[in-house]
Amino acid sequence: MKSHDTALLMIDIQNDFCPGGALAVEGGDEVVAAVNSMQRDYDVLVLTQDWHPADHSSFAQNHQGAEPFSITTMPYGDQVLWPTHCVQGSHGAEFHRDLVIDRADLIIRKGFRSEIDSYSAFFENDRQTRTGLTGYLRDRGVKNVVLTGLATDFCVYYSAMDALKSGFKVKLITNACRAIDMDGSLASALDAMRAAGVEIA
Ligand code: VGL
Ligand code: ZN
Repeated sequence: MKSHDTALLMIDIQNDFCPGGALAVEGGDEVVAAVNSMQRDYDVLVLTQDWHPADHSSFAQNHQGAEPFSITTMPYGDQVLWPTHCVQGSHGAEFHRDLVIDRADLIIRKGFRSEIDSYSAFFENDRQTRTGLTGYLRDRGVKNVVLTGLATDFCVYYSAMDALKSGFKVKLITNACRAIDMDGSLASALDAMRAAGVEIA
């Protein structure tokens, strides 16, 4: 029996986050089979797609002398500077070729403003600018959100926390997620999610 009030969120399952990609997550491609098989159990299917212009301010390349994975200060706070990834229209920004995307109801693109990064599917990194996903899910009568995808400790983590703040019940499916794990970021993300009330399955 499908649940009509539960959405499956499939976060950033794109070439650049898979082995061989510009910001490869170890085992990133391993989530594809699990996510594909979960799709039949949900009535609301949402994909997110990290979608940056080439001059995006989260790219180390756009900050003179900055190394990838260093931290800079943006008007909205600390920001990790990433290798150039998920550039709009590039192969790296495409979904993994084996991910089933035809049955998705909605694709949320995020990170398309040069001056703000967006980890979360709900709010950009300034924590103010909305992507529109909260309104979409409410309009469809969604009460519960199930999270899968990449990366557990960045985009999945921020999406989970924002889903809770937006009033949804949240479950994270760990075998359908993989992490970047920079300086213990996976353990701290899992701790923070558990403490906030995310069900970790
Ligand atoms: C992500 C870093 C930069 C993610 C996206 O999908 O977790 N991480 N952009
Ligand atoms: Zn990004």
